[in-house]
Amino acid sequence: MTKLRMEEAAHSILARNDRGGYTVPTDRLYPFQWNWDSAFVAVGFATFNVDRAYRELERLIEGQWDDGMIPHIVFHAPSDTYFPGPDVWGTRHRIPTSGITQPPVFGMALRHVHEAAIANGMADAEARTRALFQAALRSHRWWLEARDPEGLGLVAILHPWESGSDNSPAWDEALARVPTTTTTVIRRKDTGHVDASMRPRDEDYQRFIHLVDVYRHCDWDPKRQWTNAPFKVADVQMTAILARATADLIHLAEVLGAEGDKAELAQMHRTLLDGLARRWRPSLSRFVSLDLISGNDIETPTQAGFIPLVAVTLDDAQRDAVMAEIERWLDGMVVGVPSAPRFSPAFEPKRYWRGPVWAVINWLIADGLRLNEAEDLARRIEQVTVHAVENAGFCEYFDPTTGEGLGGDTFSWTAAAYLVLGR
Ligand code: 2M8
Repeated sequence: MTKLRMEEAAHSILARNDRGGYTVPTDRLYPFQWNWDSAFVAVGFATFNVDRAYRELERLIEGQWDDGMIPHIVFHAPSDTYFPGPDVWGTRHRIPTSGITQPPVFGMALRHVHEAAIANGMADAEARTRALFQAALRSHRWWLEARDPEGLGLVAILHPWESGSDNSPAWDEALARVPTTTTTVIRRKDTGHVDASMRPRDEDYQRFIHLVDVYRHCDWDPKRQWTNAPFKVADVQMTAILARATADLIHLAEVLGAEGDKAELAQMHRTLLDGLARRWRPSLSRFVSLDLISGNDIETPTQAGFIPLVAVTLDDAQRDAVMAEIERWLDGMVVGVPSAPRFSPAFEPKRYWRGPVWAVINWLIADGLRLNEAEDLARRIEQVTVHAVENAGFCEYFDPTTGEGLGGDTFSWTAAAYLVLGR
């Protein structure tokens, strides 16, 4: 297919997954609005329809909680093709939502959308950006208050689903401490849509739902959850995305003339960069997350170790080390960057976040490399991603050893990534 045809196909996937101003990740498998999917999708929309890009973010914010949290799922309309639905979460929000969050790509997306709106001369750009900026600022305050109460400069996830990398090998040790018992009856729907060998295992789901049960019993109160959480990881991928989104909000605060907000954001930004700097491990050539329950570093290699490049300026030695390490992960792969490297005992090339390549992760890694002046490697990763989609279609993820497209098809964030990386 020509590039033009591929772009048309990406547009039509976004149109097909549109449910009225918001986009589902894919039909049936994920029939609601997901937080970080929508942020990436908004950037994709901004390449051809800026009004629709704003709508995506505005509809996500309909689900924002009074305390500032932007939930990971907004259940705008009922569907019985996904588990767990609103009844399991029991959050009693005015629009049904889940009770946990996801990586705050929102602030990054807002800056993109705003710049596209200005470039297009959109009359209501400033007013729309201003409203969304305030929502983003409230969510960043929530992150630091609710998820870094001890002031480490690192934000914690209380559930693997929050990371976006659900069954990543990085969580194996911490998740093994979570009991498999649940008070909720588990009725998985995902394995009816996608082969079970490409999905998290039943035992993972039992632990995922145990955590939901615990937090529901805390009435979704952030302080009670923090005290009772059996899973608590200060995640470098999450912290890096928050730090980068904070930098993008600082830029928007300047544009909007919001001086007080800018000073507050600048303080947050310094705190997060200091926190991330302490997580660099020269012996591993990457950043590592911290298990807040055991107090141990999580050294298991996953893509998360490279995501801090989106926020941190590396020194020359760090940059050379990261580039060499990424090359090692790419070695022998048909498509990279794998979410876990082949040399890891945990590597499973078809099982979800345990090895497959994700277009949006490559987008973040390439963006971080470019910020750190590793332009050639950034470009190569972007091209590999674009070719993977051209060869296998707009799949949820790709087998790094074969390039095969896996998981759900006609996937919204893969379409968005194609539009952005293929430019
Ligand atoms: C996957 O996660 C959901 C739970 O949030 C699931 O498996 O049910 C992850 O890949 C996550 O990163 C993504 O946002 C979501 C929708 O695409 O699916």
